[in-house]
Formats: sequence, structure tokens, C-alpha cells
Amino acid sequence: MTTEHHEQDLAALEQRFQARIDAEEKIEPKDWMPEKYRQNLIRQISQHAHSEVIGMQPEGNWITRAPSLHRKCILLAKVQDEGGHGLYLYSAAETLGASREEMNQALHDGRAKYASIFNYPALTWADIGAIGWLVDGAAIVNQVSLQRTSYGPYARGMVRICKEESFHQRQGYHIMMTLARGTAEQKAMAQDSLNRFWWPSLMMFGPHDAESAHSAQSMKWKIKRQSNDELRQKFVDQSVKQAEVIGLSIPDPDLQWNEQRGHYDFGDIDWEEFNRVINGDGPCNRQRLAHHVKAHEEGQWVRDAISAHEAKKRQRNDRQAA
Ligand code: FAQ
Repeated sequence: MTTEHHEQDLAALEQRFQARIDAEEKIEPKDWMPEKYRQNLIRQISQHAHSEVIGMQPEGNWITRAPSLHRKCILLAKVQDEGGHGLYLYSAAETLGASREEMNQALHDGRAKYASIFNYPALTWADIGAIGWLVDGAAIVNQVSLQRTSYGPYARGMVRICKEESFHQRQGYHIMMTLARGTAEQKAMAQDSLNRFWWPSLMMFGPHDAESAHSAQSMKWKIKRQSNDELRQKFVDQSVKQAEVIGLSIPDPDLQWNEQRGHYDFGDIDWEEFNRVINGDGPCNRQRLAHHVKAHEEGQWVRDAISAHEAKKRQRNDRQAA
């Protein structure tokens, strides 16, 4: 086949692929897909998976210090859920031909990112409330939209993840509500936590649409269904009311209802801080990565044992078949 023929075939395949996307068909693992679609999905899904797993660290740090047995049980279950989300997502990425080992290697080498928010420390118990309320809250806004993403395994994973994230968001909000209705000291602790987590939560949605490198292509392929700015606005609009109900104030002097737009206007994000954190220089980046590398290395014997067991099983089966 000549190069010209090959290019014509490729163009026809790409056209058919786009027509399927436009018709809202889901793309499944064995379907033909453009190489860039595959690569872009691996990038986003693996980044998402790493976020879930690294996100266990700031909260895991509070399991032994939760203020009651009840809160401890809830937090333990929540952190386990996040680990589970990571596993569904790694599995979804594996259907695209990326191995878990490669994805972890990319994380450790600094080639793969994870959500910037997890590079901020959880300093007080109220931070566990703020993480549930705001971080899971922001994650849900994003993930509800991703339930309609064009890649089948990712979309289906998101349906289950969203159900669990809703419980996480409620538990965080409940912690904040309890503290805000407590002593003056407890309320101040909740407010301090909101002050520190508000802006990093807005950064979770990524750069403005005009600055977003992947958005245009990802929207065309329906990997993303709503833009970074649309989702951020949705999150701001819902959070203002939630803060009012529990008597906490959002730390933004420019926050104001805009009658014309039907949305809240809000202040500028510190993009310098965002870029610093996503490029490895946030308050906890080094600590988070070092902890992940250590846990991965310490788990090597488990992976070795499973591989050895699988090899023995294969040998036994081969002998029986012979
Ligand atoms: N942090 O062109 P865009 C959770 C990177 S799950 C770090 O706009 P895109 C659950 C971006 O990767 C939270 N990096 O990128 C939980 C790209 O760099 P690259 C995670 C960021 O993909 C709760 C570059 O900037 N959720 O929290 C961030 O179109 C509590 C250019 O950006 C997901 O991952 C950021 N905030 O849009 C767990 C959802 N923003 O890859 C424990 C799935 C941007 O070229 C406790 N992901 N970057 O090197 C997405 O929806 C998208 O990937 C966006 C970014 C919206 C995050």
C-alpha cells in the first residue's frame, strides 16, 4: 500500500470515529481510535488515578487522630474508597494498553501529574472537613460531567465513583457544620480551614479555558464534556450557599452575585502559585512523591509473590494439559 493510500484510509477512519463521537456512541477498548485520542485518555485517566491514590495521604494522616471512634470509622472507609477509585481508574487506563508499572514510573519520574490540591497539608481536623466538602465537592462537579465522557470504561467507572464521592462530600460538610456550630474556637478552626482550602479548590479545575492546552481537542472528542471555567463556575455557585448555611465566609472580597449572568463573580486565581504547585514546587510535593515511592518499593515483594504464584499455577496447568 502506498503512503497516499494509507493516509486516505486513516482520514476515513478518523472521520468515522468522529461521526461515532458526534452520535454520542461510546468508544470501547477494542474499537479503532486515533493514537492521539488513546494517548490523551491515558494521560487524563492516569493523572486522575494518581490523584485518587496520592489524595489518600493528607487524610490518612488523620485516621489515628480523628476525634471519635465514629469519625475514625467514617474516615477510614472514605480513604479506602479513594484507593478503590484509583484501582478502577488504573484498570480503565490498562484497557488502553498502559500498564500499571508504566503509569507509576511516569508518576515517579515527574512525567505524570496528580491534582495540585493534594500538595497542601492537612494541618487540623477541620481540614478533613474542608477536604470532604470542597475537594470532594469539586471532584464531583468534574466527575458528574465525566460520566458522559466518550470512552466507555472511563464513563462507567465515573458512575460508581460519583456515588461514593457524594457520601464523601456529605461527611466533610457534616464535619464543617459540626465545628461551625461548636465553640468559638472550633468555628475559627473551620473558618481557617476554609480560608486555606478555598483557592486551591478552585485551582483543581485547571487553567482558564483560553490557556488550557488540551481542552479544544478533548471537547471535540468528548473526553471532556464541560470546560474548566464552566465547571469552576458551577462549583463556586453551589459552594456560596453551602457556606452561608453553616455561617462561614468564603475568603474572596470580589465574590458577588451577578444578576445579568445569573452566576457569582469571583476574584482572580493566583496562577503563579498554581503553576508552581503543578510543576513540583508546592508545600508538600516532595513529601507526597517520596511517600508514594517508598510505599511502592515496600510493596515489591507482594507483586513478586503474586507473579511467582501465577507462574507456578501456569506451569501446573501446562503439565496437566500435556
Ligand atoms: N492539578 O490543558 P489542561 C479527587 C495540568 S480526584 C494538576 O486544562 P486537561 C478525589 C494538566 O494535567 C481529583 N495538574 O488539562 C479525591 C495539563 O498538564 P499535562 C482529580 C493540573 O487535562 C478527593 C496542564 O495542566 N480529578 O480529588 C491541574 O484538559 C479527596 C494543562 O491543563 C481529575 O483528575 C490540577 N488542578 O484538564 C481523592 C479529573 N489542572 O497533563 C482524595 C479528571 C490542570 O499536559 C481526597 N481530569 N493540570 O502535563 C480532568 O478533568 C482534567 O485532566 C483537568 C485538567 C480538568 C484536571
